[in-house]
Amino acid sequence: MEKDSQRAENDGGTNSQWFEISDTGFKGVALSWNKTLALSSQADWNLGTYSNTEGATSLGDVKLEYPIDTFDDFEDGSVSDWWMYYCSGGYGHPGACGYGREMSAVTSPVEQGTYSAKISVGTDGYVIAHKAIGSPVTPNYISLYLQRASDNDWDEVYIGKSNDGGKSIDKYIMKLHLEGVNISYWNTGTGSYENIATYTNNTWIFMEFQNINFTAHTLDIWIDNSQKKTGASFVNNDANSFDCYGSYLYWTVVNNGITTYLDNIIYSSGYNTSGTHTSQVLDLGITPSFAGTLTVSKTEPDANHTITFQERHGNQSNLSDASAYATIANNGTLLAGYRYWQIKTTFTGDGSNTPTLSDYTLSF
Ligand SMILES: [Ca+2]
Ligand SMILES: [Ca+2]
Ligand SMILES: [Ca+2]
Repeated sequence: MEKDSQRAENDGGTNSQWFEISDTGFKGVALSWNKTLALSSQADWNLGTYSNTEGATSLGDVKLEYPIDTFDDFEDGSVSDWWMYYCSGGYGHPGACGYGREMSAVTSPVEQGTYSAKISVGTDGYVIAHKAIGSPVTPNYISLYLQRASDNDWDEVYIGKSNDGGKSIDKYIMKLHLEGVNISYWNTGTGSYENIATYTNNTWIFMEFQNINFTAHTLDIWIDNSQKKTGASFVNNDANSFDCYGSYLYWTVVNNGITTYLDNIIYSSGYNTSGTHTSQVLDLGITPSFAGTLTVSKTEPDANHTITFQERHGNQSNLSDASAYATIANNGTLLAGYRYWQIKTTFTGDGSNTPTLSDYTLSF
């Protein structure tokens, strides 16, 4: 008997189905739906629902979200939640401290949103602006933008822990110093500042503290997207959490002043440790008579970062008749007889990294 293949079109040609009559014996008729649904791009994922996850434009992956907390609270247009310490004057909130030391929310220059903060010292002296969040955290990432309007003076950038509600820092995680054209960091080994980068006046300087490790008491320092120090030691080894930021401006020439701007001070405590992505209801367009397969492409960096899948199915377009979600593995079987499907992807991690979903395909 000669092999006899036939092809038929259905559904007005939008979906093709074919069957092949084989001459290989009694198993005889091999029939297959030539139908696949693949989710791969960010646009695909955006049709579904994220929970503690996010889709990336590049590569079209889904990952656990890296939530960012804004520290500065400039976007309410008020800096009354900051403290200032000014020489000989003690502590006060901005606007009440006098001595020509000022801090205010301004709309230019702005790195993020509508407002930045302007800090100025009108006459000889110094001012330290501080703010703390409500309770200490152990972020693995802190960053900020700072812009200087003049030289021959200095700025210092502090991160640490407050024991007086944010008026001052009690335990320092790191200190950066800006003077002339140089940015230096506090080297605890030598007990002095060490130059690591340069800066330009009237330009935002992007400062990042990465891989902050409150057990090893080390961090990495990045300036303008370039790594400058790896594993730098905390200033105080017993700085075991973060709640306070400080900016210290010092000016030595009478009546000439100094102005510094701050914006976009943020921190993050790492990736979410669990999350899901749920697909939209997936319509095969036809009700297949044969079982299908789910094939997935995912990356699990180690045993602590995993991805699992569940599926449900039915024949109502809103899945009102759907089965309960059931676990399905890579290459798992999708039952025959159901036109509508939904895939739920669960991400699990320990906060240090994320597993990655690249794509999956339903094939019938
Ligand atoms: Ca993809
Ligand atoms: Ca505010
Ligand atoms: Ca802002």
